[in-house]
Amino acid sequence: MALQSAIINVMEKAVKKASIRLVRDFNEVEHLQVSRKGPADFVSRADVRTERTIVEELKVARPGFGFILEEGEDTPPEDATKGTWIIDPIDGTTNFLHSIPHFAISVALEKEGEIVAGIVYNPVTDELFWAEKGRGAFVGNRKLTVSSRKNLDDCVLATGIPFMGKPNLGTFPAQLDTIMPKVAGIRRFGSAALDLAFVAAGRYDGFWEENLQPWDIAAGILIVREARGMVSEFDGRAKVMQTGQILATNGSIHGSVTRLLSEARKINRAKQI
Ligand code: 2AM
Ligand code: CA
Repeated sequence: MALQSAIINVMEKAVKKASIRLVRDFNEVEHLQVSRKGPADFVSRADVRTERTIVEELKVARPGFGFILEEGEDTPPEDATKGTWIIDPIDGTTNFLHSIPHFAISVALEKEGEIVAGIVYNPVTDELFWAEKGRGAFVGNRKLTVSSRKNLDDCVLATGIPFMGKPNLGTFPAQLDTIMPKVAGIRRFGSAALDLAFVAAGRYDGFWEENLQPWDIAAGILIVREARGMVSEFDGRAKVMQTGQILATNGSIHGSVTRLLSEARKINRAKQI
């Protein structure tokens, strides 16, 4: 039985409060699909409102903490003893917009440059993934451990397919070409935060994506690591939060996927010459 600490309780309370309205909004989006204007403006208002509710709750519970936000202005912590919240109010906005019930609220707490607590909450399924540094990862009360699969041909990997407006759109096909023939399956579910939580839960054996933002991955990285998984950039380097390039695996297949991504990089380089 997991014993949630005070800080996880604070985070859970904030996201669950915001989720009440968010789930109502999600149900409303279904009706808006058929409207002439479409649901885009409605969803961006839901996004902003969700973030605002979480920020208000966290400000009361932990005065003086800083914020790194997907929607609102960033603020630094009052002093070095205080942490910084990193918040994504809806990770998987495109899913939300299309009435696909696969999105999450992601909240992480950073202290002295380290993520010390993180939660990823899907308000539709009511699955709450959480982790605290050095204390393990959990979904609800159940402890999480990454999968034990060692052979790539048994593995299911998730990824993010680049979309309009992202740089390096052209590098993805080579990654798919090198990885696809070696694995049991590849999935694209559209929420990096949930992709990472699913790696921690052993549902996917790995996940790779580029051009992500800190709020997409901050909580998920800790959850994977605390579930004894491995997180790095594609080449094994560690500056994931700075570069937004992430490979998260069960650890056993990390080297193999790193090698395949390196092959893909060579193919892309050759294309440029
Ligand atoms: P978001 O929903 O918070 O924007 C999936 O590839 C990841 O990329 C998600 O974590 C998603 O976070 C982010 N993303 C940003 N813009 C996107 C878009 N237009 N389509 C799909 N994902 C997007
Ligand atoms: Ca996001």
